[in-house]
Amino acid sequence: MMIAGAASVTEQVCRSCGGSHIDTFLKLGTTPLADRLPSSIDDGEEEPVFPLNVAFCGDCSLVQITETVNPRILFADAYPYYSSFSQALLRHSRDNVLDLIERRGLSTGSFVIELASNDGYLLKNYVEAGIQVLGIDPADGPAAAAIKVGVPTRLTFFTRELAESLRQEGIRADVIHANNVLAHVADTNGFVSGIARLLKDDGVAVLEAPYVEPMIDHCEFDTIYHEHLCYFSVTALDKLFRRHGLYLNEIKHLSIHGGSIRLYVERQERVGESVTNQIAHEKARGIDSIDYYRDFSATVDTLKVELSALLHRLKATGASIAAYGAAAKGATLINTVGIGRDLIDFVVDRNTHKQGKYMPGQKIPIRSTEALLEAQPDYVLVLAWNFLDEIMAQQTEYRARGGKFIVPVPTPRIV
Ligand code: JHZ
Ligand code: ZN
Repeated sequence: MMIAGAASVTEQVCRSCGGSHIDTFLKLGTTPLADRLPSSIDDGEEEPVFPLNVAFCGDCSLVQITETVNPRILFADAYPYYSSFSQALLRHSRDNVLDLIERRGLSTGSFVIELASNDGYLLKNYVEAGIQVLGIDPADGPAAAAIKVGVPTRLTFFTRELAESLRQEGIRADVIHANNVLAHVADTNGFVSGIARLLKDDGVAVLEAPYVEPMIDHCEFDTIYHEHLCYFSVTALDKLFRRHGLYLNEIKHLSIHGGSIRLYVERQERVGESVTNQIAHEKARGIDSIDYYRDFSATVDTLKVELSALLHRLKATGASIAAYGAAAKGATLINTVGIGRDLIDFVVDRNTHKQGKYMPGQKIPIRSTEALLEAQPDYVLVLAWNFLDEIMAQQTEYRARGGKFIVPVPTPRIV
């Protein structure tokens, strides 16, 4: 866990179970922080870089990176991620809310909390239905945006201590949402025990996280960066929740973010088939053992070499190349493969908070999506490949004019 004040610490034991059988199976070198976008090519300030090594815990099966960057550095003032820039994500979140309102019979007397509520992209759906909500998020830009759309938000990190003080205020939740945040938290156990403290006896915590199986099978190694401390299997999650008197009773597979799982966690133990079947599946495939991860490093190396060769080959024919999506995963991709301004002229992104800035490390300029039609590059490397369908649908004009997309994972291809 974090030593107060230090920029980062290298963990010696498992983040979840505290066991010491930690086996590193992938080393991605040192990389800059994926969501820290420099405002100029040379602002005279060295970008901090940190090691990016991935390990498997032989005791509880949790896949995790071993470096913990101080969250105050990771989620600092200018945290640029705003959930509401993807239509697909907004739809996905709204469907989740409507389903829960129906399944759990939520009404105006219910109380819903979201941990890492970002710009209010999810909770606003409850507000619309007249249900009381509270968002908790430490990033000031997104939190301010949430408050603006009518989502009450506390600007802070969620911890066990915060859960205690909310409880003392008389707050307890029928539903606690936590999407793409469990993997981001340095104190994994504190976060889960905080959920246990805040949940009403018959409440449900609904969490979403990228699932480790598609990450390995589809070589989504670019989703590894310092914000993502854990890469969850159901086996590892089941153990984590049980440690805090909570039960992972149901899971759903989701296509979002390259393959995620939604977890339904309650105080009562009523583990359904979706969970027992998935744990059996993980056992059968060896996902609960290091063997499953052994070849990953070689697969990643092959992808890196192929992608670099493809870009250099295209460039050698005189082609121009841009990129789509100043995604955090894009930062890992360009910095581990070594894709710089010699190959990519600019990156486009809809997020106005990212435009005008530069990609971490490689300092490729970020522009608005209109730049694609203005410059009409021959190829566009899709860094936000998880939203490929949405991006392709939106870029029909670019494609009609002969533009082509390069998709980097699971193996580089031109579409
Ligand atoms: P996106 C995010 O990672 C954030 P990122 C975070 N690190 C996390 O945990 C994971 O998700 C799970 C832009 N875009 O969301 C928006 C367009 O420009 O895939 C984003 O900048 N036009 C907390 O950052 C980027 O692309 C579009 O049409 O890797 C996508 O980033 C769409 C759909 C997106 O993930
Ligand atoms: Zn462990």
